[in-house]
Amino acid sequence: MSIRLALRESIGILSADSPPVNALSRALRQQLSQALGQVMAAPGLRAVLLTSALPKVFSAGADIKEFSETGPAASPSLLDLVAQIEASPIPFVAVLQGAALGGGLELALACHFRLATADASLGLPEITLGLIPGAGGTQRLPRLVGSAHAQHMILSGAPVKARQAHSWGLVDTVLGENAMDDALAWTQRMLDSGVQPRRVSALAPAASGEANDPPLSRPPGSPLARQAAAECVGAAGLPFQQGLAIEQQWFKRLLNDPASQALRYAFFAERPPLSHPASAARPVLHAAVVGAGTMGRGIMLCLIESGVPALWYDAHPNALCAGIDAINSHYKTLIAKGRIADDAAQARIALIRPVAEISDLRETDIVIEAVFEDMPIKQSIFQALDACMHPGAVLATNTSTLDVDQIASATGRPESVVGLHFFSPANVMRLLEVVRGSRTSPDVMATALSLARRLRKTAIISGVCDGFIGNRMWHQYLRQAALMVERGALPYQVDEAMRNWGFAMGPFQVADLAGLDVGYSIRQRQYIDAPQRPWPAWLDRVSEAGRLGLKAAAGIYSYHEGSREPQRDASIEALIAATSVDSGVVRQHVGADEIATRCVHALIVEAARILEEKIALRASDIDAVFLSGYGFPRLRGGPCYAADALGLSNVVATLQRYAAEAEPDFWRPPALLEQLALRGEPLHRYSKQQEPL
Ligand code: 3H9
Repeated sequence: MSIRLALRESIGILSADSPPVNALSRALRQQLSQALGQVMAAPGLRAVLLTSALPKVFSAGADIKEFSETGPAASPSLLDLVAQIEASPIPFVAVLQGAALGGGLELALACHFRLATADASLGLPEITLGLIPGAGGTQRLPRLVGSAHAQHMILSGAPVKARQAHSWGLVDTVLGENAMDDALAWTQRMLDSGVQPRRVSALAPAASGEANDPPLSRPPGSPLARQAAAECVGAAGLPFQQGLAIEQQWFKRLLNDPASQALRYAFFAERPPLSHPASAARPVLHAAVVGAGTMGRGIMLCLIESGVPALWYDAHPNALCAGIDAINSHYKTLIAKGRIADDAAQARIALIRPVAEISDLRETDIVIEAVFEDMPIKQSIFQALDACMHPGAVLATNTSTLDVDQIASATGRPESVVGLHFFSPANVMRLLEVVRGSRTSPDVMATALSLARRLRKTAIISGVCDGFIGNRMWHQYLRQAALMVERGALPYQVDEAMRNWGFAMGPFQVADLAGLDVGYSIRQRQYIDAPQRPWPAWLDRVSEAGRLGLKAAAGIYSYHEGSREPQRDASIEALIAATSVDSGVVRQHVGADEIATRCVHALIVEAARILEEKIALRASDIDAVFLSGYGFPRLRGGPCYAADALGLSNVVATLQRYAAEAEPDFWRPPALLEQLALRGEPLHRYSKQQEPL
């Protein structure tokens, strides 16, 4: 049973125990409903505590998977349960620890009182799924905290901590260390004082509260869900049942909104199931980083932020000192902004131990190499690691483009070598490509994935190929963007077209941000390795003119001093025009639709090849890579999901048209796409079985 009932004198304790997150699935709702009936009929029971047996989660809310099921909604609905609890003549007290989110918080709002441990976080994140709270949350929350705070919580989807919730009136008290004893004592006092059950739906909306919550720079969810949220919170001024009816209408409409369907898909795509269970992982007590440049520093920050003690080595002692200085000043800035306490920052910095020799790393369990992208240098480091590391150690490389198998071949233990491709800035970006070499062993994969989980990364498994999943697709996307500039568009027009399509940034803005020298050196290698994929000359000319992008305040765009805002640059536009002429191209108008269609189809065609080659085993992994690492619009679900939205037959037809015009090798529709289109099956659900452990 997932709902357990215990009795402490005249107080009942109902605990939900449905790992991993007490999602309010059909089964859990049925059991809860039965248990509610039982406690309400129990003679002599004076109060009920509703809590969770899971230490880190009260409840993550409705079971999101059920939203995509067809057929009649299963009874009891969450709305029924919420009504059942609120109507109870016996007081219900929610005891919250960990996350109380979405429908989980709505259950708590239906209780007559709410108590929370200091670490509890309370939120209504439905907006991030293109939804609004659909079990009375839009009506009860404003009645407790006022419309300004309610609006902010519902529109941002961000949870608040217990103390903040207490100061707003959402929580009645913050519990101490012995949460259950405190909750029982609080309940006993409440009963002794004769306080009556307080039904939130019967309250008048609370005073609006100070609306000094920070404005949202990139609001989550869809425009429709945001409109719904604002309207429903506004409707909380109406009688409760009227407001609830408006909420229900909106909720049902949003469930079928394509934007919400894409966002729900994105939620699961970014939580790939652990194909390599944590139980198979080698223990990681200490980690190490080799290299103290930009990537090495970011990776070190990731480790210490997650409490992993880490040794740090760089062949150049000055670079190591500079790395440590950079970490110190990172924390100084955070302390100055009040984002971390001084002692907490010091505790994190104390987890770093700089070492003078690579052999000093021998006892660490995983070492992550993050040095310059140069095969001989990497191979010599791996040789040295092979010579000194203990036999169970995992040897990881942060290469973004080099062949992991070739790096592994420098060691006598290729089964212990894995790629961990962090994205820059590594302490900020969620994406981590875990690159499986041809000989990487399953327990090493499990170790890498379990470390990724500790670091709270979205870990996606990739096979070995040039650029792995993300950069390989990105390069084809950028190449098509650059070819359209050669044909007649200007960089700002391409960037604008892709931003209007929904990307966070245009491809040339990203190229400037990443540094044009990085792309330049990758292209020089690709001219030899993949001459059949030509790049237009203008991009190289920009780099060769010494314009390295944002870091040099001059790249494809120019930048005013201290600003990251790209400005059109007449000299670059003249260079582009001249280079087109040199290449014999007659420049002509290229429309925004054509730009977006070509760029997106470049992503789709490469994604299909990556699946055919089994570099990615599931289409949803590719979507997760683009959502979490490349600013792909969440409302479109990722490149594979977007292909299905376009219709695979249409995609195939467009690819055939492009192939007839130019680059047939690149544009020819991959057999996988043709077959799925023929069978009427979606690309985003495509999956190849993981290899058994
Ligand atoms: C809602 O409540 C609507 C109501 O207003 C109205 C209804 C009528 N459902 O994230 P993790 C799975 S909408 C189903 O890795 P963590 C997840 O896929 C809901 N499954 O753990 C994963 O599965 P697997 C509003 C869910 O510790 C596993 O649980 N609520 C749900 O890093 C572990 O998840 C939200 O949007 C779910 N609701 O983080 C909250 N939640 O093991 C969504 C999780 O197969 N959840 N799973 O890969 C979260 O934000 C995080 O899961 C949480 C834990 C913070 C709770």
